[in-house]
Amino acid sequence: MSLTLYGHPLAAYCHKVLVALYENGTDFTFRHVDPSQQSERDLMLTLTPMGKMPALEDQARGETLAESSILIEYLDRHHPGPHPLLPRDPDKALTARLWDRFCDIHIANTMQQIVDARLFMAKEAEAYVTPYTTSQLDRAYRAADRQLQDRDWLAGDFSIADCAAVPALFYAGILHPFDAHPNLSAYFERLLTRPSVIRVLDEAKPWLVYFPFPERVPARFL
Ligand SMILES: N[C@@H](CCC(=O)N[C@@H](CS)C(=O)NCC(=O)O)C(=O)O
Repeated sequence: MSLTLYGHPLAAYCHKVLVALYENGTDFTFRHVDPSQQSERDLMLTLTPMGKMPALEDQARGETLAESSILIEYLDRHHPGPHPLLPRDPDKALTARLWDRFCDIHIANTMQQIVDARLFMAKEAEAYVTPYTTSQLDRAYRAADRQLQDRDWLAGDFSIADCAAVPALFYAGILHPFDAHPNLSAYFERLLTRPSVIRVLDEAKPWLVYFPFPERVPARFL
């Protein structure tokens, strides 16, 4: 088998790439990385600039890649399946990239600040970080809700943008629900019906107890 994905079943950016792989039925090996082990962190540093997950190794082409969006673009180009994840029209592809970036930067990374405050900062940090962070999430939820007013998916057909939206909304919605945004809520429910998403969240289930806010994970995901 040519492709190996290095990652962890709880890691949001790994979910994003797993959705892409499952959408297309792509054959790959999942290499479970245990970030609690120094040797595993050292390994990731040989694969990606920041030592972050995921990484994708393509033995057949002699390539190792980092950054979830790059991985999905690479898969789309070199291991395409029945569902293109980037529109073939270059201008439409820009829109898909825009909403992919939007989900990563304005939702996933914003949510991550709350997680990082709990995991890595002084005890009182969470109380300082959370109000500003949730205000920025509200801003992003409003923007996504507007974008989804008259479309099923973020940028035309299901695309890289929707792969990014899955973990971004899953984890952000746990920490700061978006029920007040009807188009966004309906979109998330639509995402949850896709077999690729069902599979990713099913595989994450045993690990969700390790999410730093396990008591806030809705029962339907456990
Ligand atoms: N921009 C990167 C983000 C990757 C990222 O933040 N990965 C997390 C897991 S979801 C990670 O490796 N965290 C461990 C660390 O920061 O050392 C991408 O899109 O792949």
